[in-house]
Amino acid sequence: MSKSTDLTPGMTDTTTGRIVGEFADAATEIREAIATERQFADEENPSGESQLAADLVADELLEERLLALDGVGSYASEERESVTVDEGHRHVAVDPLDGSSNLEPNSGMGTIFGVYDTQPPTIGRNLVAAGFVIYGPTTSMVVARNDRVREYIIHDGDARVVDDDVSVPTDPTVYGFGGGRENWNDAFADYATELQERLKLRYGGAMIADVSQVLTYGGLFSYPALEYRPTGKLRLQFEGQPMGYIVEAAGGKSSDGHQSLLDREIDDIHDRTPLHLGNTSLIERLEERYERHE
Ligand code: P6P
Repeated sequence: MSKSTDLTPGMTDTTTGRIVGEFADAATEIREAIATERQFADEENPSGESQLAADLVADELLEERLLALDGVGSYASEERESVTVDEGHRHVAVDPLDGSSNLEPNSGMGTIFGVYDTQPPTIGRNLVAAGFVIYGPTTSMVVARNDRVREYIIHDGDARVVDDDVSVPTDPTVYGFGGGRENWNDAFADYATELQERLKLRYGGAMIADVSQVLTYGGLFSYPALEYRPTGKLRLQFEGQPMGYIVEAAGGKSSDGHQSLLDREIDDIHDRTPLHLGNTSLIERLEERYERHE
């Protein structure tokens, strides 16, 4: 299979370009694992979630490929307790298979990655690039770098640009809210009611697919703070930061309810965060609601 060319033209740092190309090249193998490694593994991941064999296959092949690149100094994964450290000036944090509970119903699943200039745990402002792959009707990859977002279709080992400047549409159309209304606090519940009257529901259980809807149609994806779980469900290092970086580079905003996800402090690579991604106008109104309810 031909190696993907540097997927982010104009990238001054070839190590980051090669890292991005490695995710494009690994996509075919990971898609294969989704089709064949469908059984549950014996372990749970550090977040206490059951693991599929496909989660472990994706994690192992990504670690091997990425640490084989010159310049990659560490590999952090949602599937691993601790960071694998090597020598290099670029650091990768990965959710190898986001939405693996969607494997059985054959719904959207994907890989999320962040490329940092500092070893995790680290804040999102230290990202130099981020991206996600969706193993959907076709395999697509979205990459953010230098305030620009590009979308590719990955087919026959090549990555073809299908959108050279992805940006969140001005008029919001869709919403996807996780966690269950019965668990939302009043600030979010009130705002959700208002948006549910205006927008169309798009929630599929894998944030990469739901956020891809927001990038395509405009709107809001939220997995908010819950009454019984004030830091929400999603992981700040592996989901919030890279997806926040992408949405902000596409002209939208990210928030934990009060600040950009890229500014939220982090102590452990498995820290969770309330997460809101979408149109700037919707995020700003949501933050006002939270402020008013405090
Ligand atoms: P729930 C997938 O497991 C994930 O981490 C995100 O990709 C997704 O948005 C969320 O959890 C789904 O959570 O509680 O709706 O199953």
